Amino acid sequence: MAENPLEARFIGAMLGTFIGDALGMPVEGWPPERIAGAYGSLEDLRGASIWLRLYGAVYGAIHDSGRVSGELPLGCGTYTDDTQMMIGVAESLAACGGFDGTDMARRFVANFDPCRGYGPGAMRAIAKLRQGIPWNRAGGQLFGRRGSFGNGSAMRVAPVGLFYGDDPPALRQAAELSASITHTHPLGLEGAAVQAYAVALAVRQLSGEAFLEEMRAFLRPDSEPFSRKLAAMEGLLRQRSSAREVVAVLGNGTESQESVPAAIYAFLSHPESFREAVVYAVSLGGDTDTIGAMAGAIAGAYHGADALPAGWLDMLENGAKGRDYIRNLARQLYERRAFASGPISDGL
Ligand code: R7I
Ligand code: MG
Ligand code: MG
Repeated sequence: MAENPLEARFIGAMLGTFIGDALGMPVEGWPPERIAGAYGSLEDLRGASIWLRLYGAVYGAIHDSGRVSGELPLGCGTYTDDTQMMIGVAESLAACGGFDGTDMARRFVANFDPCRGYGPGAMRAIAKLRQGIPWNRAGGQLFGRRGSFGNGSAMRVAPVGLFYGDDPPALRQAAELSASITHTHPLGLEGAAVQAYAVALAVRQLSGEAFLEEMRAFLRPDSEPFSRKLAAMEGLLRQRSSAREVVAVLGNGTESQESVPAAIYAFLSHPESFREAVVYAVSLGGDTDTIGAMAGAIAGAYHGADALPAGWLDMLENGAKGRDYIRNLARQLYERRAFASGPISDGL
């Protein structure tokens, strides 16, 4: 591929999101035991044939239940809302040379395809944006005006971690602002900041205790339960805990405070291989496409584009905003990043 190493990490993080999302999508909502029962252990899930096994089972289940395939509109190797919204974040940063809330919200609306499986809060936020409600007003109207703490703000945030990786205060500010378009709850903001910083740390080649130490310093002082879960990870890593034990401590749900720690743990427990980190992330069950997408972003940033299995890349959809588009978008983000300067206008 001959990209320079930093550019390769940008591509790795963005295509890594796509791979994890597509790999986790067929088993979203399944508990870890059901995934292990259907597909065997982690050992059995290695290799490109994982795609065919996952999708074969899902389509079989749909056929057996008599449901139309429209309920699962996405075929093998396709992405969901996680990657679709990440594309919007990256397009906006690359086009504007930094965070611009009006532009980013416009791209969320333009890219929106309900067949990609959006969360209910995000659907409502995007509908409000389409009606002309400003980008910094729509998200605050959700969930009784407390705002969403769903993981939708974190699942899409990898480009912020790449773009602002050298400047943690700017990274936090841009992550929180990008989150607030749809997720204004403090946990929704913190989840996005933590996931963006995880990507930045992975670009810097940090893993293990060094990663956790930097992350602890980055957290807001009041960022429970993120701080408690980060502390618990050290014990989980030492004990080589089972999926059930990990999920009992960290969670695997659609809330930011569950799936962001789960994704970070998937990377930290499998730092040696992109493939292992992502397969393990999906094997934790629950919000598998999103845990897979976020672990894929971190592991892809750490290992770079050349570490993504070629057989898996070949399986990814490659239409108008598919695999090649995302690769080029990552390159543009990398090019634009070099020229980024100045404070972010927050507009809040
Ligand atoms: O966060 P969001 O965009 O959803 C992302 C998820 C990912 O798994 C995607 O793959 C896709 O499947 O959807 O959408 P939201 O609806 O804002 O948040 C997701 C869920 O978190 C909500 O539907 C709620 O169940 C829960 N949630 C809350 N529950 C109670 N009170 C989020 N915020 C709240 C809250 O304030
Ligand atoms: Mg999804
Ligand atoms: Mg999901």
